[in-house]
Amino acid sequence: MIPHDHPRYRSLKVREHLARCVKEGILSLEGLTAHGRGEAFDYLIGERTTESALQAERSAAALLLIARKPVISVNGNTAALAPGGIALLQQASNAAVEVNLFHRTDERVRKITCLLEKYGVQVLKGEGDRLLPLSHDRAFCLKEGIGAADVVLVPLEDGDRCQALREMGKTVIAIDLNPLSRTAMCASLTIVDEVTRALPGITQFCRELTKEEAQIFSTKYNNREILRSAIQEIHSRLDHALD
Ligand code: PTJ
Repeated sequence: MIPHDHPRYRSLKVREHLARCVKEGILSLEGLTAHGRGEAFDYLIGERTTESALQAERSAAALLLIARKPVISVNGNTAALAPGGIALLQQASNAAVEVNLFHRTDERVRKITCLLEKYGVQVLKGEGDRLLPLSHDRAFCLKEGIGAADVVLVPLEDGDRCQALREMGKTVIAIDLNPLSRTAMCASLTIVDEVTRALPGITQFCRELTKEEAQIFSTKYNNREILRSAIQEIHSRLDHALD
C-alpha cells in the first residue's frame, strides 16, 4: 500500500501499475528496466515538458497532420503507460496504430491489441512480414501499416529500427527521455519528454494547428538543436542542483 502523502506517490503508483502489466503479459520484464532509465532522465529534465520539447511536440503534430500515411507504432511500455493517450492522439491525427514489439510473441501482440481496443484505439491487424532489414523481431510489420507509412511515431524505441526506418526514407518521430540515445540521435525529430506528457501535448497541437501552420511547423525544426537544448537543460539543472 503506497501512502497518498508519499513525495514520490505518482512514480510509485506507475511502478506498481507496470509490475502488474508484466504479470498480465503486456509489458516485457525488460520494459521495467527501460522505464527505470526513462525515470532517471526524467529526473534530470525536471519531470516537466521543457520549452524545446513543447516545440518538438508542435512539429510532431504538424508532421502527422500533413502526412500521407501516418502510423503510431506501439510497444509494451507505451501500451501500459498511455493506452488512453494513444486513443486521443489517433482521433486527433487520423494516424493508424500498429503494435510492434522487440520482445515479440503472438500472445503479447494479441494482449496489447486487446488493451488498446478497450480504450477505443483502432489497431491494424494481420500477419506481419519481415519488411525491415533487422535481425530481431521488430523487423515484423504490416505492409499496409508501417510498411506503407511516410511518417512513423515511435515512442520508447530502440535505435536499430529507427535507423532502418530512416534508411527506408520514412520520417521518424521519436519520444525518448534520453537525448543521448541512438534513437534520439537518429530520428528525424525527437521529443525529449515523458510519453504520458508528450502524447497529450502532440494531441493538443493536432487539434489546434491550421493547415497553413502545419505546413510551416512540419519543416521548421532542427533535431540537433532540439537535442542540444535538452542536454543544456540537464546541464543547467545539475549546475544549480545544490544552490
Ligand atoms: O514492448 P517491447 O517488447 O517492444 O520492448 C520495449 C522496450 C522499451 C523494452 C524496448 O524497446 C527497449 O529495450 O527500449 P530501450 O532500448 O531501452 O529504449 C527505451 C528508451 O525509452 C530509453 O532511452 C529510455 O530512456 C526511454 N524511456 C523509458 N521510459 C520512457 C522513455 N521515454 C519516454 N517516456 C518514458 N516513460
